[in-house]
Amino acid sequence: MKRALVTGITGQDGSYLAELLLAKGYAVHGLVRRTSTPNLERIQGILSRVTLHPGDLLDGGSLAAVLGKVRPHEVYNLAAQSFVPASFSQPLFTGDVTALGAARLLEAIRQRDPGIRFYQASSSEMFGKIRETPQRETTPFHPRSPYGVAKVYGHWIAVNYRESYGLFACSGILFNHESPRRGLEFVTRKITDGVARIRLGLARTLELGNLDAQRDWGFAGDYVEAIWRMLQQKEPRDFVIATGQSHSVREFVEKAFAHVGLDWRKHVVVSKRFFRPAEVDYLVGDAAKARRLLKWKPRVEFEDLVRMMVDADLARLGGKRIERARRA
Ligand code: NAP
Ligand code: G4F
Repeated sequence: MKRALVTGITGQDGSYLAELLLAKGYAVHGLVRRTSTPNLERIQGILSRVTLHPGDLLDGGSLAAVLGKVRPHEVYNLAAQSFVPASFSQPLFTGDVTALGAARLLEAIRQRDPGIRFYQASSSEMFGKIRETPQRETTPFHPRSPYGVAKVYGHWIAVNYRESYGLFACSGILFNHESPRRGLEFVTRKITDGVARIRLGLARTLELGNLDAQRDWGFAGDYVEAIWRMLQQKEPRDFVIATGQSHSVREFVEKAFAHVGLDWRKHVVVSKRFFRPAEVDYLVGDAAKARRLLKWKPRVEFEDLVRMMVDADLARLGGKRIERARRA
């Protein structure tokens, strides 16, 4: 039985990837950092089938210890400080976790078992101020946030360990991918949560930042399939994973409000508070290499993604409201 170690298993992608690996018959192990309150909500349904190990990307010793205990065939490094605005307020912490964390893990792998296959969660944020459209594996990077800069380091250290030590290290350059499990601070989920609250009478307005930014948004469930496929190839390579379609935040807002029969203009307030010191205006990816070599393509379309997320938030908040009324 193949053993996989997933860092970031409590996050959006980690939870989908763990489910996929279980379905494929893997023994799934997850690295979890210590928190004062439990944060296992996203993996609640599979808790009895995965093995969790305490550890932190900030602590190289803990990574070596977990590798020694699990002896994984594959390591998926999904853990990161992944929220762009937080990287502006905590640039050094973001660098330590998101950049050096990848190096700590690669170094522990090199020393313990260089035969382990390694996946690095790279990001379209690395393209930042874009040099060509659409962005592909060969497009030069120009990151626009400390997060983007940290991800460039993570990408190149994975490439470097492949070239220097022959590690089977792949970097997946994933464009934005969303789901009902997306963190509430990211714009898509903030919108669908806000729409559901307004529809249910729990809120009146939704405060957002730059509505003109454009992103290539896919569904996280589709993207973890691509991640897994990368580590099943004969050769380690880097891949762009994207839908090839870009939409503005404004379009996402329009679609989400329209889905519940509301006019967004009556509810959305634009606030300077949510603008960034430097913005990534436009991203759209070319996943031709993944289509060709991984036989991968996205299944969920933009409109379906918006509807899926709004419906999930309506069900969650509607259920909570009924529960509160029952208790009152
Ligand atoms: P996410 O929901 O924010 O999950 C991040 C995970 O990292 C959480 O499990 C978190 O644990 C863990 N983590 C944070 N700091 C850690 C540390 N010091 N040690 C160990 N674990 C730590 O992110 P996601 O959306 O699933 O994304 C997964 C990865 O893909 C991230 O590296 C992200 O930067 C990258 N990425 C995401 C996208 C996207 O659109 N979603 C696109 C490109 C790349 P806690 O639960 O304890 O916080
Ligand atoms: O949803 P976002 O916070 O995602 P962002 O910055 O694109 O980063 C996400 O995708 C990356 C892949 O490219 C990942 F690597 C990264 O970990 C993360 O998952 O913001 C999207 C856009 C931005 O242009 C932002 O300025 O939405 C704009 N926006 C407008 N109003 C807002 C808001 N973003 C947030 N978070 N909150 C707002 O109120």
